[in-house]
Amino acid sequence: MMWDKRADMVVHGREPFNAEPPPQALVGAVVTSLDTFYSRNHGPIPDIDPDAWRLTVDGLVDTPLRLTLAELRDRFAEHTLTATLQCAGTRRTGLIAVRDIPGETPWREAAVSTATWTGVRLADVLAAAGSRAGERNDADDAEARHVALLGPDVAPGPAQAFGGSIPLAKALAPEVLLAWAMNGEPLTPVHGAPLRVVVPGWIGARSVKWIERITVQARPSDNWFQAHAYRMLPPDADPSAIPAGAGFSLGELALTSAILDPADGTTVPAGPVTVTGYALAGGGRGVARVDVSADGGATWVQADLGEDHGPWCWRQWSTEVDAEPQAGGLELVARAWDSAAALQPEDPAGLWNPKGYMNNAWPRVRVRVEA
Ligand code: MTE
Ligand code: MO
Repeated sequence: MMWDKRADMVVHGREPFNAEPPPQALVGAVVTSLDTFYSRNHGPIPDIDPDAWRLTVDGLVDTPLRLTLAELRDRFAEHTLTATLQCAGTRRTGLIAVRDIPGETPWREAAVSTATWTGVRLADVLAAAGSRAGERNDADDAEARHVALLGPDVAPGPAQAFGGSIPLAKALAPEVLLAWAMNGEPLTPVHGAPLRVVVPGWIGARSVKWIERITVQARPSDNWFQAHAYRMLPPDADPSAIPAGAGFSLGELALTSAILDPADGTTVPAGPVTVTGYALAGGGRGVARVDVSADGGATWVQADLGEDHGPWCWRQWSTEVDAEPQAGGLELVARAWDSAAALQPEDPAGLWNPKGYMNNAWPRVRVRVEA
């Protein structure tokens, strides 16, 4: 089953379905078409009857809600936002090259895509439920500071439905949506129909698909995918025996970039060559500058940044370099700065972690030059 994806998708697994487009398919388009948008799944795609589906909002709220999709659409104002989703495992291949990471999907640079999402604000739904933000909770004497998000799909490993949580402050931010449409089309099953969470600027794993339950609570979710997976573990940790809460939880995305074209290992004609890619700042920061080198990082040119669609959206970039025929070919390198003047780390070695998350080192591509 290809879930309406293009024929040249790089399919890492069919069940669960994990696929990313060929990098060139992302070139130049701010919004990714639906047949090209990557997909990451931990279990089978659930078969949901939209008439039977309900969204439950409960926990530390005054009025728990149980809503049909029609009720959700009726009661709350509709909002549309262009936002990039990126899997925490994107560019894991660059970490695997440092040291093997058995058992994890070898995502390349395209487990990231952008859509125009339509839905309602999670903040509006939480307000309607009367979420007791920051109030004392008699039950466990803690504050309502997290919003747990739960789907119905059960992953084989932990045999637990997929879920996670975000801090209440993020859940109340205007960019966080409960979306039923992507690029103006109803969500497809593989992307979370009938309703999914979209948490812009945060790792894709927090954008829970097929969302069924939203719980305001004192602590982060104890769901496997919050407490065990999607954590940055120290390099010497044994990923098969991770105690709950080890390392730290991944949330905000880090500044990253990738070279999309030319592809690694290809041959380019001598003369001017257009190099294109994307950069994504994460966490609501902007991309400020991207440099490209055609000599392994000895000299650099500034790339032209594509149109700015706001802090939740990647920036496309491109520039021209001069390809001289030479033994060993060219090494193309890119490096991006964000609006806080942070620069991507140069070397992936120091980023290596047992689950292979968050590789945001300078992307490098080797090409041969036609004589
Ligand atoms: N939500 C559910 N219910 N189940 C999942 O397996 N995968 C998460 C997230 N939401 C997942 C989920 C991960 S890790 C990512 S990166 C994104 O969905 C991928 O979203 P997409 O398939 O729409 O691209
Ligand atoms: Mo992910």
